[in-house]
Amino acid sequence: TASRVSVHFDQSTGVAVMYMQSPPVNSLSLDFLTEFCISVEKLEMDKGCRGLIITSNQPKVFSAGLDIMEMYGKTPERCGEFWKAVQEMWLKLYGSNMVIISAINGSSPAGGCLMALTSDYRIMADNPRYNIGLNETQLGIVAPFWFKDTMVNTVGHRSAELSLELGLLYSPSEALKIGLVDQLVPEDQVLTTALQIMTKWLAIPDHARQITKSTMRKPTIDKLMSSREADVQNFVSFITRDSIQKSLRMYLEMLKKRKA
Ligand code: CO8
Repeated sequence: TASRVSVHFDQSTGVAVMYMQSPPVNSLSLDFLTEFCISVEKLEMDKGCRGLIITSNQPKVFSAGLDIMEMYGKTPERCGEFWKAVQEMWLKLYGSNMVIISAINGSSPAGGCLMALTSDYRIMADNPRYNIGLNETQLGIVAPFWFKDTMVNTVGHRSAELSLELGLLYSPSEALKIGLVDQLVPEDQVLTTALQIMTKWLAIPDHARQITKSTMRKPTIDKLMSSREADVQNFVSFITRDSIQKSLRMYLEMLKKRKA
């Protein structure tokens, strides 16, 4: 099967660019997450790699978030396996020693937003047709505590409360205003800007930056690390409920209708 992520590592700069290329919308399936995590792990272990830029090769979309088909009509065992992979992605990215910059060149709802939130810096295309946010409640599902924590750590408590309860999807300019993204640039400059910003970040001595990053994020990471199994159980029992399955079905139908 075709590779779902493509990594371009420049040894001379120590910067890797990772393109997500899982058609049509880079949804985070179990297969995608597995491949993604292996790629991140490889870069993390490569002492020569100091910076990672994550972007999309698909038009109009950074990532559509968790693959809804992985949560619909699946066995509890399979749901558990899927959820462990979602945890793994978050732990690897949020706890990375590399500088990670998201070059958000398209929409980034739910799990896509979570992925971007794990970065050290977010640059988004200034295209009002794109949006970003944790819209879980709109699907009738609840963003887990560590999604919430990551959001609070980024935009603060009040903006996180509003955005999570209402499941808000923000336009780029709204996202910039609440600090959900750090910078907007024209669509064709997202990647070049990410490379420029990366140079600034890499001018800081690694050890000092890494320890500082860890100090900022460790309490949030430890919280999930100490309750991973319970979090899996919680997800599985929630997502397999009839009422939740019904909500997901209605949301899927809405997605199809909207298209027609
Ligand atoms: N999963 C699976 N399939 C998807 C997803 C997805 N997340 N998103 C889109 N698709 C499918 C569409 O159904 C469509 O399929 P088909 O071609 O068969 O009709 C195809 O991808 C293309 O989609 P669109 O035509 O909608 O493409 P657009 O370019 O018009 O729009 C968007 C792209 C903006 C990404 C749009 O598809 C969209 O809004 N998708 C839904 C995104 C979303 O709401 N994701 C939420 C997932 S839940 C999550 O990530 C966190 C859950 C936390 C779990 C908590 C439980 C306890």
